[in-house]
Amino acid sequence: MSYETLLVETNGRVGVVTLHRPKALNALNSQLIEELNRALDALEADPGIGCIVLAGSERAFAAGADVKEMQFLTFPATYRDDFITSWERLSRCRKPVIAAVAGYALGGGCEMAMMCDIILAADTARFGQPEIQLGIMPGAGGSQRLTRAVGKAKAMEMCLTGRTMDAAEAERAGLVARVVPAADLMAEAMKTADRIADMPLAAAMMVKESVNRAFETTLAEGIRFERRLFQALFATADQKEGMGAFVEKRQPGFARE
Ligand code: CO8
Repeated sequence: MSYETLLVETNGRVGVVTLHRPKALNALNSQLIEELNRALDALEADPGIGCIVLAGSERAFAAGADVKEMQFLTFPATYRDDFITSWERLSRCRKPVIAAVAGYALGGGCEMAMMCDIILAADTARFGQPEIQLGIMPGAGGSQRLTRAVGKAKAMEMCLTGRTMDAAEAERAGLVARVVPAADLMAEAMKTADRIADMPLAAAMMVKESVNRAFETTLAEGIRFERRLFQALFATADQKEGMGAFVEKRQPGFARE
């Protein structure tokens, strides 16, 4: 499969997708989104892939939706074509996705990082929703996911003023899982991804589904949902192997079915 705006490779059980529009700081245009969606389809369909890493460049994860492409859009066209909806494919990925963020993650770039399950940030990372400065507002979930991640006070301030957060503030606020030196970002992301990819696949996918459910339902419903998935895992060979290996004091050999 060929891509012009992405680099896609597999490394063991990890799929690595690197946004690659260096001259535009990885601004997200329709071609990139179409290619990203295609890459995600392929990685999800591959039973040998257990985790996906989404990365940008040292300078920018992504500096937002491509303003040059959006400049002349009209309301009837955005409404008719349901502009932006196709960007949500990433949030529907059922396998765990790690965003490795260095440099700018602005607008749609920040939203894309927040569609991932874990954000690992380089100490150079900057997060922001500056759309208001362009006369628009976040359109790919930013006002919702940022608010859930960092709370109303910071989300409201960032979306209303367009100010950015550095990596340290993003970690304190709960937006990112961990901050690492920029030079170590990809190695750390791969280490985390390898660890997840080595887990029983069904369990990893169910963990993702269950944690995400916490944002969409009541506590009682969420706990009921978790319990059903928990019970279902007793139907897997990996549960027998994982518990058997523990009791027999040996390393498990998971089938990762
Ligand atoms: N769109 C198009 N081109 C861009 C973008 C962008 N978002 N960001 C940077 N570029 C281009 C610049 O135009 C420039 O190109 P050229 O060399 O041809 O002039 C090149 O990238 C390098 O950029 P700069 O010269 O500006 O680099 P600086 O280091 O001076 O500044 C900044 C870096 C601060 C990141 C600056 O480029 C900037 O402010 N960019 C725009 C950030 C922004 O406003 N982002 C939000 C865009 S709106 C949005 O994302 C809407 C989301 C709606 C949902 C989207 C669904 C995912």
